[in-house]
Amino acid sequence: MRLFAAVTPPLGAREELRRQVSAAASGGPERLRWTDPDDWHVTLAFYGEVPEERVAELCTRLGRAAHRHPPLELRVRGAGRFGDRVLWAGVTGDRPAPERLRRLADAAKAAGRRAGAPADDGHRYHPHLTLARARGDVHLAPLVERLADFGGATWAATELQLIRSTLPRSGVPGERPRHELLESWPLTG
Ligand code: 2AM
Repeated sequence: MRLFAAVTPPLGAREELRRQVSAAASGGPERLRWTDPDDWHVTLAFYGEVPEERVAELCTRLGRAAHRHPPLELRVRGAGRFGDRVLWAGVTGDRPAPERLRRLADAAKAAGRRAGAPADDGHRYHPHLTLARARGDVHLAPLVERLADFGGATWAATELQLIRSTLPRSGVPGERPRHELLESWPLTG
């Protein structure tokens, strides 16, 4: 199954961001697939396809990692893009939250490695909430500029989550992957 580890903003924080996104999105390019606020999450580690028999070990190790890391006070700030493919809102916090978030992401990656489900580790870790994905030929820079003043209230990430992502099979254009919370562990370090 296709799995990733994440922390998730609570409803209030997502609602606050959703209002700002809808305001900025109106009149934006049409070839963007906006993500569903119910699915907004900060990916810590993306494991991709994990064989069934490795999942229990991954859960055990993620549980231990959660036990060693404290809850995090985070907030949304600004926006950015990965090329012209992904539009995102940045996630930060007062020190030491950003460093702690990075350490939690490292721990989630290490849990995968040790459980035989290594995470995709090709990029520098940049905490974000994906807002939209482009299908090509869209210039995201103007949107990033429009969203530059994005800011939100502080929220607490209190648990580490393991989420299953099921890719759409129907072939219906615009259909999104389905996300399902498999397990979560309170951050108690
Ligand atoms: P994102 O964090 O930028 O939104 C499920 O696909 C989640 O894992 C998405 O949130 C996705 O991107 C993140 N992810 C990280 N690396 C990925 C990869 N190589 N392929 C697919 N998704 C990846």
